[in-house]
Amino acid sequence: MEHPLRSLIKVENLPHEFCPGCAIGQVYHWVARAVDELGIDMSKVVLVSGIGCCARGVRFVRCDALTTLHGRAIAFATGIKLANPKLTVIVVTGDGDGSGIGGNHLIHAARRNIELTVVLLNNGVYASTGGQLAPTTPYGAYTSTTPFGNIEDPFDLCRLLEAAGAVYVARWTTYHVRPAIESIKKGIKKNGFSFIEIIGQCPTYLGRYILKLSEPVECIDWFKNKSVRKELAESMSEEELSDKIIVGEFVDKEKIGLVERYRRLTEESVRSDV
Ligand SMILES: Cc1ncc(C[n+]2csc(CCOP(=O)(O)OP(=O)(O)O)c2C)c(N)n1
Ligand code: SF4
Repeated sequence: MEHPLRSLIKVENLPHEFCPGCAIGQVYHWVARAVDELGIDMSKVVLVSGIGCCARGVRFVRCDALTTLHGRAIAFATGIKLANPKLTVIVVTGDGDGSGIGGNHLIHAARRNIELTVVLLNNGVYASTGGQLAPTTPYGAYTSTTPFGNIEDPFDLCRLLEAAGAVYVARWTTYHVRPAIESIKKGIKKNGFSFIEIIGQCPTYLGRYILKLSEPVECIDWFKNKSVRKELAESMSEEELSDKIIVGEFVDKEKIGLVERYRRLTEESVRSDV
């Protein structure tokens, strides 16, 4: 029997170099599954990533893919989308790549409302370079660059993207399989900038050093136990929420996207020339 994912995954590019139990496989699987369930032709999809463990996964999905400079995936994706708006352009990025070095690109893409979907795997560290502090590392966490505990507060990426103007914003963890796939599907269908954050396990650094959990499945259990749906969180105090992960859809609205605005502008300028 053929593996059910064979049509979605470039098995010819295996083996991969990810640690056992890493969330990266899940995230790319969900992106591929979302595209497939939407009935979008894979030849019309481009996956764009930057640099980092997470970014390396693009070569396993059966569509065109581009690995770019660290933190610059959105800049390349913007160029692709403006050059050929018929393509479905999805950026898959890590928290360091997307919100650290690429943070400025991320917020401006949301402000511009360019019709891209960003799926950001937040494992709370710079994993590929040795588990250093990222802008998403929890307060107090022990990492290779915070041996006495992190004294900084992390970004709440969903609130940041909401404020920047994204038309669809959602957060799930690797425990929330179906809601995450549904959010990626919703994000892809949006005529504007969509952002889906997936809190996921890096068993090697997040699991071992920050959460002090040895097995990947324990990390997923931890996510399950720490997650609170947004609707429930609204009735909880700041103190009760201090160690919780708020999950759900934070923004779901309509606004004309940049590509569409550009198309209208060029049509109007052609008409006014006549
Ligand atoms: C301009 C530049 N600065 C720094 C680096 C080193 N570097 C490579 S990946 C990375 C962080 C990746 O972290 P993240 O996006 O969270 O991905 P993860 O490895 O955790 O999946 C850094 C700092 C680089 N390659 N290029
Ligand atoms: S270091 Fe972490 S993020 Fe990188 S492949 Fe291993 S488990 Fe995954």
